[in-house]
Parts: sequence; C-alpha cells; structure tokens
Amino acid sequence: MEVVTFGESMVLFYPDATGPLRYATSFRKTIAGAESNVAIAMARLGHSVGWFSKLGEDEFGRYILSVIRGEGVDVSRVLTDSNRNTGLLFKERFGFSNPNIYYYRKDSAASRLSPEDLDASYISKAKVLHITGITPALSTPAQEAVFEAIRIAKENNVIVSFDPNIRLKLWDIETAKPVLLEIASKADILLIGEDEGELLAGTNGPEELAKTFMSMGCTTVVVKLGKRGCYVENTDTKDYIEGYLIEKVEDTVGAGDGFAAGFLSGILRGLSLQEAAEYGNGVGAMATLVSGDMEGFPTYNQLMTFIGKRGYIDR
Ligand code: KDG
Repeated sequence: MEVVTFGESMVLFYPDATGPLRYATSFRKTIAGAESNVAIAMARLGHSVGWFSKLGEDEFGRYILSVIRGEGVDVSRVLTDSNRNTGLLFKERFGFSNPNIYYYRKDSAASRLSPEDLDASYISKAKVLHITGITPALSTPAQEAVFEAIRIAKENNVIVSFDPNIRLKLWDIETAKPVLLEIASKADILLIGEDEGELLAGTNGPEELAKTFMSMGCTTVVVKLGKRGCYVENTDTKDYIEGYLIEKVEDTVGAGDGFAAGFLSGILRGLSLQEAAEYGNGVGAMATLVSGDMEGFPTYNQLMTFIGKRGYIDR
C-alpha cells in the first residue's frame, strides 16, 4: 500500500431536514471517520490505500466494511470485537452554522484498538502512515497503538503524516495537548488547522506555527486556513496557496480530511509543495459541495478539472 491509516469509523445518520434532532423523522445512513475519509479520498485519486480499525460484529460494522471496501480501500487488516458495538454518530443540521455532532461511541469496538492489533509488516511497507489525533482520544490502548505505529513507521523510513483533528467532545484540551504535541513532534508532515495550532502551540499566525512545529522536528508543516487556502513550509520553501471560493457550501465536515488526501496525493506524485497544497485545497473545497463527510471527494480527473489543470469531458 502507498498509504496506511487506521482509526474509528462510525455509522453516520444524517437527517433529511434541518432543525433540532428531536424533530427529525428520516435519516440518510452513511459513514464517517477521519481516517477512512482520507483513505477513501486517496483511493478515488488513484492511490493504493489500506485502512483498518476494530468494528463490532454487528450490522453497522458490516455496513462500514462494505462501504470502505467498495471504495477500493484495502480492508484486509480490519479486526472485530464480538463484545463491543460499532460506534454511531448523528448530525444535527442548521442552515446558519456547521452541523452539531452527537457521538454514540463510548467503549465502542474501535476504542479497544491496541498495539497488539498492529500488523508491523503492513505498516512498514507503506510509503506514508497517516494518523489523526482522534485515535489517541479513544482510550489508553488506542493511544499506545498510535505511538507504536509511529515507532514502526519511523524505524522503516515510512513518512508519518499527522492531522491533530482536535475533538473536544472526546477529551479536554489539557489532556489532549501534551499527547498531540508529542505526536506532532514525531511527525514528518503536520497538517494542522490554524485554530488547532493556536490551541496546541499558543502561537499566532501560520508562519509562527510552522516555525514552532519545525523546531520540534516536523519537516513539512501545512497550516490549513479554511476557505483562504493554506500556508505550507518545509526546509526548502514556504508559501501561501490561495483556496477556492465555494458559493454554496453544503457541509464542511470532511474538508480537512479531503485536504490531507489531496496534499498527500501531490507529495506521492512527486509534485512541489505548492502544487501538493493546490491539490489539498481542491479536494477540501470539493468536499464541501456535497452533504456527507466523504461523498464529495473527487476522482483525479474531477480534481484536475476543478483546479483548472485539465479540461475533462465526461459525456
Ligand atoms: O474529519 C471528519 C470526521 O471528524 C468525521 O468524519 C467523524 O471521525 C470523525 C470524528 O471522530 O469526529
């Protein structure tokens, strides 16, 4: 696999109507999960990707597995736990803001992920290991699994990509901060939102953030700036790359994962940091055009058309 990633995926219930969830009567069933979002987005862009997690031996676990497998992601390392359920998540949509998220994932099967669940040879043969800060929030063993996966990757010259994805519904910032900073210091590529950077490093502005994280050991820092695009810096170059204007945003959840996928795709294709950032901005923007966390990720041709690199006729 070019990319290996792991973490919790959940069944997402998406209400058909906007408004408080207590009035919702019908829902679309789909899946969510930051790492599987990245895996699906990268598979659509043409990469070989492996994702694993621990699912309940239940219908929701089977559903998640079939969706992710159906997207062309390798799920051969997925495990199950017969004593735990697959996690669920509900969105509550309002026209004026980002959706509210309600998790039903405490003590889920994925929260039982532990270092023993890692297939070291699977990770060590990848080019990139992508992890997020959601997995270490799930439980102590899941956190240990993250550190062990990083250790395996580093020992085998696998690039470690890290998106802190701070989720304050899972842990408080005082608990999260030292753990996420330690993971960031071990990452080669750090993909971080500007607001997250401020929470973790207390510094203001993308350039200061990049400086802080590079002095901690990261070789590439990408500060995501939402619709403004991103700031990228590595040891050779630095730049602001403008984002794409989306007139009618459907759903911003999943945009960060789309960004990560686009950026990593550019890096794996040997593009410059600036071009990889353009790919990231493009996939992130396209993700917001469609409701649902992963439905809007483009194919490679669609991405090229969107960012104006190539005309593409699909008729
Ligand atoms: O980045 C999007 C994810 O946050 C979403 O798909 C669900 O993984 C998820 C989480 O834990 O919030």
